[in-house]
Formats: sequence, C-alpha cells, structure tokens
Amino acid sequence: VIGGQPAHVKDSPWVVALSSRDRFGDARAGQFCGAVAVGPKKVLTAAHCLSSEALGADVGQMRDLRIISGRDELNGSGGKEIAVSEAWVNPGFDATTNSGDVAVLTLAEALPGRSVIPMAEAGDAGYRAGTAAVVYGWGDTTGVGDYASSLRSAKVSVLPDSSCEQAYPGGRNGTYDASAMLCAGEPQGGYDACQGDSGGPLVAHGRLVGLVSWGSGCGQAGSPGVYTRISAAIEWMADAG
Ligand code: 4AZ
Repeated sequence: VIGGQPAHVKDSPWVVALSSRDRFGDARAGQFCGAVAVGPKKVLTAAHCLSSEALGADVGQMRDLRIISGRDELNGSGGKEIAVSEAWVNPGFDATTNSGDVAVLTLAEALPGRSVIPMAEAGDAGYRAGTAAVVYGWGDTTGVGDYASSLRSAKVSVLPDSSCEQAYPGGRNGTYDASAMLCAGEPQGGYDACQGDSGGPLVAHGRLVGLVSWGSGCGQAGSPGVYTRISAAIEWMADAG
C-alpha cells in the first residue's frame, strides 16, 4: 500500500493474508497476496494470485495454501492460520485483460463470526465516484519492493470510470472494462495499492466493493488502481464454494 498507515485486524478482522511457505518461505509467513473473508469458511482473493505464473507452481499441487487471520504482523505469531481446502477460480476470469479477477477459497475451519464483511450489491452507494474508500494490504509501500511486514491501509477515492478508461484505453498499460472493474485512487497520485496487495479488500460504507487487481505502477498521477468490481461477480461468488 502506497501512502498508507498502520492498520489493525481488530478493527478490520475480515482482512486476511494468503500464504504458502512452501513457495515463498517463512519470512513474512509466506504471504504473497491479500484476501478477504465474506463468510465463515469463504474467502475471496484475486484469480491472478492463483495463476501458475504467480505461484511458480500449480495451485492444485500445493499442499500448504493457507490464510492467516487475526494477525497484523506477519512475522509475529498472533491469530490463526487456516488451510485452504478448495480454490474456485471465476470461470469468467480473463488472464490477458484481468477481467473477472476473483477466486473463492473454501477454508478447512470456520473463522470467528465477526470476521466477515458484507459484499456491496450493484447500485450500492459505495460504487459511486467520489466515495471515500479504504484499501488494505501487506504489499509494497514504495513501488520498489519494500513489502510491509505489518498490515497497512490507505484512503482512496472511487473515481469515475472515465479516469481509468482514459488511463487504460488498451495496449501496453491494459484495458479498463467498467462492467467488471472499479477505478480508485487520487487524481494527484500518492495513495494506491501495489504489488503484494492483490486480492485484498477495497471497502466503502462498511461493505466490500473491490479486490486489488492491477494498475500501471503504484501511486502515480494519472494511473489509478484497478479493482475487481464485486457486484459484477456476486452471483457466481454466492454459488461457488
Ligand atoms: C500488482 O502487481 C499490482 N497500483 C497491484 C495493484 C496495482 C499495481 C500492481 C495498483 O500486483
């Protein structure tokens, strides 16, 4: 997270880390993406977090994919690590454009009841341009590979689709699709998600509106963050798992 501040899972207990010590080692508890709990045994992350390119392995062959809940400091020992028993990638995910960038993870054990966040349905006020939102993660804090060991969050504004359509008209920097994606950041830059935050939550009005998905660089003016639009996949997510 760029431009953020320390955040605490006691205030946002639905933020969880996605980890594989098998692939990424014990430093920072093997964290490689963010995720968010929407049900006691149901966690969302970005589909691209589960690609063999991201994992350096096939997710189906990984024995130790797990979420870490209730822990701010990855190198600490608080909270609980829970095994992922099933991973369902959105059949509508397009790995070329990152459209539909969401996967549902089924947990082997239930999270505490208060650790879930409701998803914002289509038409929710949280999707409106100008809405204040918050993004959470353990990702890069500078854009040059300074990963956070303790959870951080930044305030960003939901931006009009036209901001991302202008920034990402297609070609090298990507294509923004307003039906499946949500645009957020600050026009002057400085507040954004970054590498390692992917799959983590964007929250507005106490509801989940987006998952960190992609963007060009981090926190740069004119290159907003692109998020998976939760309302676009809500029916599939309800059925999956
Ligand atoms: C990434 O590489 C990534 N600034 C995630 C979010 C953003 C850029 C890159 C948005 O995972």
